Amino acid sequence: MELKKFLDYSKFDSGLASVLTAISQGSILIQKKISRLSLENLEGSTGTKNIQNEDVKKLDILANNIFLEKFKESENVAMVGCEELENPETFNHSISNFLINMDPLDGSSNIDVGVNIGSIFGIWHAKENEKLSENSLLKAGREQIASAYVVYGSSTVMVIASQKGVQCFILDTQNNAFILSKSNITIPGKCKYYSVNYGNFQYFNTNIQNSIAKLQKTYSLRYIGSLVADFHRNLLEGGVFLYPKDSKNPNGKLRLMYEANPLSFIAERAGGIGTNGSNNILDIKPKTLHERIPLFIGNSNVIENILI
Ligand code: P6P
Repeated sequence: MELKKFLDYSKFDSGLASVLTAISQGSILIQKKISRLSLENLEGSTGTKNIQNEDVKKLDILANNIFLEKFKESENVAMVGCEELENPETFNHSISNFLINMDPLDGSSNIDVGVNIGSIFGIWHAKENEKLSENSLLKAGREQIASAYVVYGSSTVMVIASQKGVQCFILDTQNNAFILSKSNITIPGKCKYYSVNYGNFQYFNTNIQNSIAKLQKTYSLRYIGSLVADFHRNLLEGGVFLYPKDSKNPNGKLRLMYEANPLSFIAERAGGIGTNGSNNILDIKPKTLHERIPLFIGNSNVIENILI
């Protein structure tokens, strides 16, 4: 079943359906660019830094612009917060009431080497008659209406979580359409993998080092370096992903609004959990658009036993 038909059949709110359709349309364009990367001179950096002081890749900007254009065309999106933009993008549509926080291209260090990368979206509703400002984007993760991510790779998949559960769609590149491939996804009860960057081990506190040593005794290590790809494998196979704080990054590296919140929303809908090591990510009151947060996400029974 094609995504469009699924959204109709499952009686998704028409506004939300238009936002999810915009994400799918943007992802199809980005997948084509990724498959022709060096042929279209899209490898490498722009030579600039973003608000995170990170090197901005050409594909980061292209993905950002493609999704902003698709959200504008949907006429249902009022405002977009984005990793690549210091300030939110706003659209002046009379009826638009969806608020998006997005990481348009996650895993930038993997773009030029053919490793899985992705896009991540958190979707909130503006409150009735809410006067929109940047603070409108700072809603708790639990208030999300839906969230979604795309993984570009050997196949390109889009995963959506909403009150109707978690579904996965695979891109049929011959017909340029996402086709339902998995319904009612739940994370397997048995955890198989753990994901952490061992290069940071010396910077973790003793509790985290001991927790990782325990994981090492039981599970297999898998670490791609693209959050969305590590998360997707762990969601389907059972696993936990850890990006703890350390002496270099006292608040962790990953961003609350457009990485931790959307994926924790999906994890929880699939029977897992996302925490910062002590609190459920979805219950954290955001302070700023680009704030960083430690992230422990995946099988609840494993995450809840990690001491930080
Ligand atoms: P490190 C990619 O830049 C990213 O934001 C996530 O996708 C990924 O999980 C993490 O950073 C990797 O960070 O420090 O292990 O290279």
